[in-house]
This record gives sequence, structure tokens and C-alpha cells, in this order.
Amino acid sequence: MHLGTLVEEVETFKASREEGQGAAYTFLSGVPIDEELPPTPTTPELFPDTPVANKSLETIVSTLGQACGYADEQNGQLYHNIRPVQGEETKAENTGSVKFEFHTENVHHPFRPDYLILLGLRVDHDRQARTRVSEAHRAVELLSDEDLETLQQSRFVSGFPSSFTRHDGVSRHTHPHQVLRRMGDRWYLRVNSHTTKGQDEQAARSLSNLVHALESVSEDIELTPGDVVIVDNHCAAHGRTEFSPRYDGFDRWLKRSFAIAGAPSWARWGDRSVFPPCSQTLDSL
Ligand SMILES: O=C(O)CCC(=O)C(=O)O
Ligand SMILES: [Fe+2]
Repeated sequence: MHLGTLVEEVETFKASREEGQGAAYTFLSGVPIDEELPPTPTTPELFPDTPVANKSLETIVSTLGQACGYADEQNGQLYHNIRPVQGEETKAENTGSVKFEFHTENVHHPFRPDYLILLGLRVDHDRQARTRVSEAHRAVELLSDEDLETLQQSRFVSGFPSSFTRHDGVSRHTHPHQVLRRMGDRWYLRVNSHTTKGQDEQAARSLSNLVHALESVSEDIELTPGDVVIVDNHCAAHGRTEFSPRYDGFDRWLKRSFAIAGAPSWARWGDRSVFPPCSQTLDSL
């Protein structure tokens, strides 16, 4: 696919999201990536050069808005390597390989990315791994009125993802928040199945019903080299099935970035934004 065609496809998706119409994610294939791929990085310090893939991601991100990163996560890097890390198998993070439950990216953060972009570079050895995407507007159809009402009340607290607390290991939580919010025709979702908890019995029950609903409307996608999924991070949750890494340089490898349609100017640096560490500033943002 030419970068010009890529821009057109992404513009179409963005326009439909801004109108609140259509699917909350899109799948593209044939996106340019490097012909000669370096080995899948086996340690977090390794950051192999993939100029063609980076250019494709940059094109997608700049069409959607601008790149955003987080000082707490991967040092504010804007392009992330998503690959299994030895010793982190059971982490509910992108370095793990056990099932990664449905989540909003950066559920705890006031400036969650508007879009999450995943670009496939290499599949897992056994081709078991699937990226999972569940749209809020489909999940809510499966819920009772009582659940919908409960989920729209601030009766839920989310733990910060462990990728944000690596520096000091201290667990942190949000203030109570809604898990669903209806605005016009749109359903907004803010949930992390690993860390969001209902604060009372009914809230816990409604949350569990939502997680089951997300499970039953999930689309499971294999990201082969040059495949891309773009997820509207407010209107769909995503996750990943389990798989078996070998740490031999040929494991599953995705490139990831986040796009924000428009960042506040205090966080903006040209065409990119890196939000400051949460531990210092979250309550004052
Ligand atoms: O590995 C995947 O397919 C998705 C992992 C994930 O949730 C992420 O990178 O944000
Ligand atoms: Fe994620």
C-alpha cells in the first residue's frame, strides 16, 4: 500500500469516528514495513531500527492527530516495541504472554490516548496470538437497564497499570469514575478488566456483566507483517490472547503508538506530547 492510500484510509476512519459512526476500530493490511527485519528485541534496552515501519506509524499517527507518550511508560517513547519479555510472562502488560484481558489503554489517565495503533512485524511461532477488540456499542446491547445505569455512575476505581508504576512499585488508584458514559449516540468506555473494581456489590456485578459482554462481542485479529489495527480507545476495549514465546529473536513483534486528536498546549511540543509522570502531577492535571 502506498503511503498516500494509507493516509486516505486513515482519514476515512477518523472522519467516521468524529461523526460517531461506524466501527470503533479499523483493520488495514499491506502497510509498508522493513523488508529485512532485525531479530525481535529480547531485552527492553534493545531498540532495533525499523525505519520503514516507523514511517508508516508516523504517517498513521499524524493523520489521526499527533503522537502522545507518557513519561512513566517506556520513558515517554512515542514508538513502542510490543514483544514478550522473559520473566514477565504473567504480567498484565504488553510484555507478558498469558491472556491480557480487555482494557482501555491508560485507564487511569485523564489524557488517555484517543487512538491506539498496532502494526504487525512478526507473528508468534505457533500463530496463537490474537489482538482482541470489543466495541462498547455492541457490548451495551447485552446489558440490563440496571447494569447500564450502575456503570454510568462513579462507583468504580481503577489501579494504575503496572507499566506506570515500575519506577517505584507503589500501587496507585484513580478517584471513583464511571465505566460507561453516553454522549449523543456514542458510548464511551473506561475500564481495565485487570484493575477496575466496583466499590459495592451491585457495581461489581454490573462490571462483571460488562466484562462478559465484551468477551462475547470480541473480534479476534491476527496481526501478520504489515497488518494494522487502529482502535478508538474511548469506544472500544482491547486485549490479547495467550501465546508461547521462545525468546529466540523470532517472537511475536508489534510496533505500537498512541495518537491524540489534540493535546493541551502545556503538554505539546511541536507535533508530539509527552505527559509528565503521574505520581507528581496526576491530581493536579
Ligand atoms: O499484544 C497485543 O496484541 C496488544 C497488547 C496491548 O494491549 C497493547 O499493546 O496495548
Ligand atoms: Fe493495551
